[in-house]
Amino acid sequence: MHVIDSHTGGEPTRVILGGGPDLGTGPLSERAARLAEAHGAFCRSVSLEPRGQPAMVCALLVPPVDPGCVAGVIYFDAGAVLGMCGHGTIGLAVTLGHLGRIGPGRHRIETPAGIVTVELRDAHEVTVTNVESRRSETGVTVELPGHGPVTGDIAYGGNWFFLVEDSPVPVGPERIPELTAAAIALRRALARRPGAAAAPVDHVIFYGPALGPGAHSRNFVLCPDDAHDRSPCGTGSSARLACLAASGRLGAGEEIVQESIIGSTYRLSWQPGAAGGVIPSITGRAWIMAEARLHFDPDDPFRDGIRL
Ligand code: PYC
Repeated sequence: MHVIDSHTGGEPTRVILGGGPDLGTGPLSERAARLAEAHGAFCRSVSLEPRGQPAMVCALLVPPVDPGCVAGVIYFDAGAVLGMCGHGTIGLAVTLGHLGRIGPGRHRIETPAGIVTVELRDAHEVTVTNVESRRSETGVTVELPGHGPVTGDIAYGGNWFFLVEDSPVPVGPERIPELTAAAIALRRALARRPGAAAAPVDHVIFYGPALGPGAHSRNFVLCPDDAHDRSPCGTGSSARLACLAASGRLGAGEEIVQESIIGSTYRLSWQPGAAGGVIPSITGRAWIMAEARLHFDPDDPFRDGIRL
C-alpha cells in the first residue's frame, strides 16, 4: 500500500494512494458508510501503532463522482470514518502538489460531506473553502462529573462538534490528560441526550485564551478515536465560525487566527452560505514527512494495529 505522510500544524495525514479496499461506486457518503461497516480492521491497521501513531488521520483516495474534482477522498481515524477533515485536506493538497498532480491555484475535491475547494498557494500553504457549516443548538448544558454543569454549543462543520467556551480545565498542553478525560465524559453525556442522533457529536472542543500575539483563542479538540488534534482542526474551526457568526461576534469576511493546543495556527474567515449557515475559509500549512509502502505480513501478530 503506497502512502505519503504529511503533517498540518503538527497533525498527521496519511494519504493512501493505492492498495485500499474496493468500495465500489456511487456517492462518497455511501462509499464512506461501506468503509465504516465492512473495513474497520483495514482502518485500524493503517492508522494505529505500529504503522500509524495516536493522532493519525488517513485520507483514502477514491475516484470522484464529479468529473470536475481532482480527487475523491474519504478520511478516517482509528475510531471513525469522518465526513470531512480540514487539516487532512490541507495535507492532501500539499501531497497532490508534491506529486505534481495539481499546481498552484484552485481545485475541487469531493468528500463524503460534499465538494470542498482548495487553493494551493505555494508548496505548503493551502486555503480550504469548506462545506456550509451551521450552529444547531446554543446553550446546551450537560453535567460533567467532578466539575459540575458545562455549557456549550452544538455545531456542524463537516463533522459534529460540542464547543465549550468556558473550559472546565485550563487549555494548555500540560493539561492534555485532564482535557481528554473531561472531553470524553462530555461526549458520553451528550450521546445520552434526547435527539442526539440528529447531531451525533463525536468531537469536543474547549477554548481558552490565546498565547500568541493577535490570536483569537487557543483550543483543545478531542477526536473520535480519543486522540487530540495537534492542529486547530479545520472542521472544528468551521463549526466555530458558524457559532461566532450566529452570535454576531464575527462578521462576514473578518479574519481571526485560531491556535491549537500546541500553538500551531489557522487563519479563519467566513462568507454567508445558501442555507443560512456559513461557508468557512481555513488557511494553514502542511509539510511532507515520508513516502512509504506499507506491508501486511499474515504472520505479523500486530498486523491489524495495537488497540491499547
Ligand atoms: O482538521 O477537520 C480537521 C480534523 C478532524 C479530525 C482531526 N482533524
